[in-house]
Order: sequence, then structure tokens, then C-alpha cells
Amino acid sequence: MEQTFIMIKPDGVQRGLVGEIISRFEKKGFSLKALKFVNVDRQFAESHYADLSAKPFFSGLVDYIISGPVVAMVWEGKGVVLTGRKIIGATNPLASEPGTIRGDFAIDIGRNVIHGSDSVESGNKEIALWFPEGVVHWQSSLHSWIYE
Ligand code: DAT
Ligand code: MG
Repeated sequence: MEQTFIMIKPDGVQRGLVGEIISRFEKKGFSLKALKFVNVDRQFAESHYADLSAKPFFSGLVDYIISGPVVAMVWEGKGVVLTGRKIIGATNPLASEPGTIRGDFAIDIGRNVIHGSDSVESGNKEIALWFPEGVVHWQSSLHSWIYE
């Protein structure tokens, strides 16, 4: 089934939003497949955001991601990439709808609390980068109460 890479950024950790964010994905019915709490170094953050390396905000973005620990996760479920993006909200939190994570908890684009993969392909790339050890293979016993 489809998987996405979700990361709670350093501001989300510092602001005590880890439980709230995990809860939103859990309550939707998505399934946690991997989770770790880590500090990443500059080189790693640069490879995660390699596609944005030409952007003027790139170095600020990397500084932000390495400024404290992050929670890296893999979530699985039908349509999880696109629906995960909807749960997260628009990149600029002032444009994010209330009810989304960024809409509820953030103001500035450079402190937007959470990352989510933007396609199945980039999700698979990000999962391979963040979890070279692989993910946990299990199926929730609620599966048949969530999927028909
Ligand atoms: P998203 O995180 O919604 O996938 P993105 O991949 O385009 O957005 O950019 C990655 C991060 O870079 C984003 O979460 C915040 C930052 N960013 C994006 N556009 C920016 C801009 N115009 N100014 C400052 N930071 C920006
Ligand atoms: Mg992105």
C-alpha cells in the first residue's frame, strides 16, 4: 500500500506538537510504519531538500531543519500521500485552511512545523533516505474496520 514520509520539524518538536500531529494521522486511520527522533546534520538536510538547492531560501531552510531534533515517520494507507498533504495544509501557513496542521499551528512559512512528501515517487525516495534500515512490517488489527 502507498506510503509517505512525514517529518515533524524542530519547531513542531519544541512547541510540543508531536503527540497532536501523530494523533491526527492515527485517527484518520493511517498506519505508522516507522518512527525515529533524530538530529540531522547539514549534509543530510541538504540531500533531503536537494530539489530546492537553487532557491534563495535554501540555506535558511537547512539551518532551520538542523536547529533541533525532528521526528521522522513513515505512514501508510490508501491515498496517504495526497491526503497527508491535505492534513498538513498549504506550504505558507497563512494560506493553510483552519483544521489543517499548518493552518492550526503555524504562521510563518519558515516555521511551518511539518514536512510531507509531495508525490509517491518523492515519498519513496525520502523513505529510502531517512530509513535505509527499512520500515516495520505489521498490519493493524483495525484494518478491516477502516477498509471495506
Ligand atoms: P512543502 O513543505 O509544502 O512541500 P516545498 O517543498 O515547496 O513546500 O518547500 C519546502 C520548505 O521550504 C517549505 O516547507 C518551507 C520552505 N519554503 C518553501 N517556499 C519558501 C519560500 N518562498 N520562502 C521561504 N521558505 C520557503
Ligand atoms: Mg515539499
